[in-house]
Amino acid sequence: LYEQKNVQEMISRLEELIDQTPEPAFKVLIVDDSRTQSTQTANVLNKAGLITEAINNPLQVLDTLHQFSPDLVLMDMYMPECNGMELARVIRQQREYINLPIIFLSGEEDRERQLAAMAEGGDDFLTKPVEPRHLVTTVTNRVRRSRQLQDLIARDSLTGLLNHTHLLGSLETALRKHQDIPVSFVMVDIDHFKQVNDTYGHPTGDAVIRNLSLFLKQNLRKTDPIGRYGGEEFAIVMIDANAQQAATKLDEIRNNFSRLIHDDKQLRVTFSCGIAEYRGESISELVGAADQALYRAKRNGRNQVHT
Ligand code: GH3
Ligand code: MG
Ligand code: MG
Ligand code: MG
Repeated sequence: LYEQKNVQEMISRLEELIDQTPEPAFKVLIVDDSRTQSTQTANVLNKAGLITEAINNPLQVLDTLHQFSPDLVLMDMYMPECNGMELARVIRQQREYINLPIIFLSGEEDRERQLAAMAEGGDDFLTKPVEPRHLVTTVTNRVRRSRQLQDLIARDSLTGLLNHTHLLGSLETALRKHQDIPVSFVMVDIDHFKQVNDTYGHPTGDAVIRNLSLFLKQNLRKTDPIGRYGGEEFAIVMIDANAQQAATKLDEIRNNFSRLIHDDKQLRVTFSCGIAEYRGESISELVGAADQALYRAKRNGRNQVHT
């Protein structure tokens, strides 16, 4: 099946498919001590197709950020437990929220106080009552731009996969989120890749890296983070897969990939794979275990999957 397929044709069809995947809904966290206010704001945003979560107790903000992972925070300024400025400062102190847009939405009309609030990390200040279309446009523009920026930072430019740092971040998030189901960490390393570069040249080597990236994307669940771990090394976080299930899937992918032809000189390439299922150890121990399994796959002759 794969031998007849023109790889380039397959790749362009895949790229089209990836372009067509709809943009995930925007998620907005509303922080306001007044339930009436937060409900009103939520209604406006929900009508425009945005997903909202409202909290009326500002002390819950960090927990909710973790669980809901919003694209943007709409923040009231005056709340009994803690004011919006203090809250913005606390959020900005967390490294993972440096790029999270925070917009103040408050009745405060004093220019100096508005600017002081923004100095604590707010990106904009909307004065209540705000016109619904103004609110929706401000929020969606901010979210779209911040997602574009996030994507540029998080992704490897050759393959579009997550880069090393963000792959490990996704691993951490997955382990925190999915404590009741198995999670496996997968390392993939192209076999004798130096020879591919030496024999066919680096542009062909780059094409092989891109082909494998797209092949992995196509054959794995959209919810499984895939990253370029290093040069010709890839890593996958397989959610809801134990070591055996992950190995079965990766072996099928390995087998199909080995039959692809990458250029007009009949170039074929294989990869080796190491898998470790999470058992409560540290991230570096988990990665180390997958790496050791990969090493065994290499030593045992390559083009195989080990757990
Ligand atoms: P093994 O089967 O043991 O993995 O052998 P190998 O040749 O694949 O491993 P080695 O680590 O010796 O070589 C990896 C090669 O990958 C060397 C490096 O030049 C190449 N490489 C790394 N990043 C890129 C890239 O972005 N593009 C290209 N074309 N080559 C790359
Ligand atoms: Mg208030
Ligand atoms: Mg390597
Ligand atoms: Mg290699």
